Amino acid sequence: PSKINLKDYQRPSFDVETVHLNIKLFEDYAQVNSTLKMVRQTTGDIILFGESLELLSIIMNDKALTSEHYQQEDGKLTIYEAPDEVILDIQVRICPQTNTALEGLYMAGSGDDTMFVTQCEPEGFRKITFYPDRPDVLAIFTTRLEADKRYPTLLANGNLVEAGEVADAPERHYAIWQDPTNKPSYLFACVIADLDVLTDSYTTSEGRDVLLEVYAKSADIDKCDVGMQALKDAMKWDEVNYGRAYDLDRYMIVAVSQFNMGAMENKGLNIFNTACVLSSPETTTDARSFSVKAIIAHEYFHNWTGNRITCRDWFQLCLKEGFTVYRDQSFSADQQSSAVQRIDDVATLRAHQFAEDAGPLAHPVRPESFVEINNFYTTTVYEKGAEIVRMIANTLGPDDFRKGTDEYFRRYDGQAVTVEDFLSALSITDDKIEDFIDWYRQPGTPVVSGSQTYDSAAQTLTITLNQQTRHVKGFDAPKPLPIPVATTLFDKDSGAIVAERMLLLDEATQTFVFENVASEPVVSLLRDFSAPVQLNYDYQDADLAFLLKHEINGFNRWQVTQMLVNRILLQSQGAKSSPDVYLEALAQTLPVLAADDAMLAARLLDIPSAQELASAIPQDYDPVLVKEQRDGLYQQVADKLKDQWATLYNDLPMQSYEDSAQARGIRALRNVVLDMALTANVEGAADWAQQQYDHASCMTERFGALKAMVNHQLPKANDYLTDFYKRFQANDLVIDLWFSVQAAADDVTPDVIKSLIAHTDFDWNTPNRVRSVIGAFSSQPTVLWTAEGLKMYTDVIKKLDDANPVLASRLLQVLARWNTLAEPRRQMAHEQLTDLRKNVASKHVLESLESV
Ligand code: HT7
Ligand code: ZN
Repeated sequence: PSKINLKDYQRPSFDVETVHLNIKLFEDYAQVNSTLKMVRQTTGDIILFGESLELLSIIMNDKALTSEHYQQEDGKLTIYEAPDEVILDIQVRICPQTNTALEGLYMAGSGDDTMFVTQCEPEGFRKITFYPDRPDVLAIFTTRLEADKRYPTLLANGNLVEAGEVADAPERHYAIWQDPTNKPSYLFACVIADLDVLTDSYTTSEGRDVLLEVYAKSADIDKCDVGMQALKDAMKWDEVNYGRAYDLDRYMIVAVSQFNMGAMENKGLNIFNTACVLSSPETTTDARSFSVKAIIAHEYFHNWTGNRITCRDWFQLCLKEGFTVYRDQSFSADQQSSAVQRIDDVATLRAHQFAEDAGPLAHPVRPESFVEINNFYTTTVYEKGAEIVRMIANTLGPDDFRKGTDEYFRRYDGQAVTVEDFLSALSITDDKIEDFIDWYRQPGTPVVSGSQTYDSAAQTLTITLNQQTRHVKGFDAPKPLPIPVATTLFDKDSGAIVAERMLLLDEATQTFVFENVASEPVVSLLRDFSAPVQLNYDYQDADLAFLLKHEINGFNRWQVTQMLVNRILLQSQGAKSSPDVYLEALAQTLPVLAADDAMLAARLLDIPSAQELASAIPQDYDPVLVKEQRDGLYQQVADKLKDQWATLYNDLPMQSYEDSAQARGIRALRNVVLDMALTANVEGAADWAQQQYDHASCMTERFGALKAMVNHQLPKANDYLTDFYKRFQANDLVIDLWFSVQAAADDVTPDVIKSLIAHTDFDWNTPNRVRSVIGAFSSQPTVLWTAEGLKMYTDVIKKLDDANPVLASRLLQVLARWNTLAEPRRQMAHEQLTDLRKNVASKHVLESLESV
């Protein structure tokens, strides 16, 4: 498949001023008529994109075109010799009923329970009609929808201007929607369904009364309040923190159960995966409910960072995604402990983005070429993209960052822009900010190493830092990047802070001198994870134990425990710690912290996942050994605190449900303590699990208990699994949990996965369900990386390759680091992936297999 390069970008030859779409849905097809008013911008032919469309007719300025006026090839329709102003009338027929790729207009559900929704980002609009489907073509859309009245809900972007019955067809009705904003086609959306609606309102800081609507199936409408509240919170937050108010009279959210990703920010009509919008205490875990709020906020924030200012081309995806993730992380940090928010964001970054940057799919935050843009909705674009914005925000400080973002909105509102434009606006108070461009261009995670020397006579502390980034094939030799290293010195005796500075490491090696330091301090580096780098500082274990005790910020304490754990578990990679210091420090810290900040206490017990540890092993990775070491350390922690688990558990009694940070913290810690107690074989712990399940006030408690029972293979685990299934059979999202707890169980086998796939509730057409089994299974590398496990996994990819290549390719990413495996697994994986490559056709999957 052919590559598209950033350097080849060219402006479109024609702009579109207005689009009138008329979508008529029938039993087994849809007819789409479009009228485009186009105006020439530069020389060249009119180029429209179209896929899986049956072209019925094209009329240009009232003249029907025949095949000598245009050429249709490889998803492109080129119209020759067009005048400078053109009205194009295009008629196509599409088949949403058989569209399993979930891009364009597709049918979700089955039997009598169906609905029709769109997904147009990045290139789905071309599956609805022929169009210059690229983000730098902005137009005013009017949409007429027509369907049978058994679909009473007809929605599109903007304002409803007309609705009624279809003349001569009393069983059919229509609605006309007009969107007053100029938008790219990827933000188009429509919904044809039978849904209930939860309604509310919000008055913006500019005095606009906005109607807020969340649409869901009637059985789910009682689970929409959390999302609605989050939407109002997000609207307010954006006004206060960025001065951005909403600009339409209506904001709609629609929940759909068949969706490839989390949610989509279509202008005024967001479409959400049910998993990312529905929430109730009985059916949704705290973690999931918290992410519902974050995703609602994320999509809302896109209204300014993405929709009003959009991307010039898809290489600039990080422009909207990195900035919007940074904004949603900041919003979430205001809703809970900011330390815990930072812990969770950094944990995700380290587990997934660092792994991506270390493997064959490493790419810059702004890629320079791609075969299939869908493959670049990655953790590098999103999360590393957000880290760059964070570094800039921290470098500027809140006031100058706000000046910069105000300038960005002022300058580029209504335009499709680039990362360079973004940096130029942010640098109005400090032109050094433009140096951050290299972070967007260069793949690989920088490793910052360093050491210190203390001169007692001069009373100076000198810190020497080096940076090194691996050279990724196909890119220029890496350059030093501007790396802000937040640094604090602690007095060894008193634990008091003696100095605090943001060091800017922007050369390969640099020394930083601190004057007037009376005695050798303990240095805390990279506080709050001030840059997305691997830190390799010359610490003694005792220094880290000291910091665990004296660091004042919860994030830094967690970071220290993670350093200690990595030094223990990555011995084969030159790490050098025995667990004693870590265990002792934990034993001293945990009981105190549990009473103070239960959520933080729960996080301090984190041990990096097997996948995260694997990402730090560049070669000869043995999944069995890593699992043994990881499980071994977990067992040591459990044993070390064995006498304390019962007290800790009893001090965290179950109470009636409350959605506060404190109550969530208690529930999180209780689940961790329960698991630890079972690991340490604490007497009675199996009963605690059953009691917790039986008397649970919410899903966090019930599912925590179930998970513990399954993972520890308690004799009653199967009975409880059956009970869970019966209780929640009618709720797909809970049944996803039921599938996932079995698929991710410690003792899972490929046969268990095969039997889950054979279950009557398994459904290949519902990505949530596929992920709940196949995605969950991939968290067990010792089973995944066996001949049988891999065969099962690659068979799934083959099956999905044609039906839903976006999903297939995303699932495949888990196998990217096959080449770091120790033999004979590496050879076995190579053979299976080679075989996979011969049996797939989508450019999505083929691109993901390029390194095999
Ligand atoms: N901007 C969206 C990205 C997206 C997507 C969403 C749903 C289904 C398919 C999709 N392809 C790309 C989501 C976001 O980042 O907000
Ligand atoms: Zn986004």
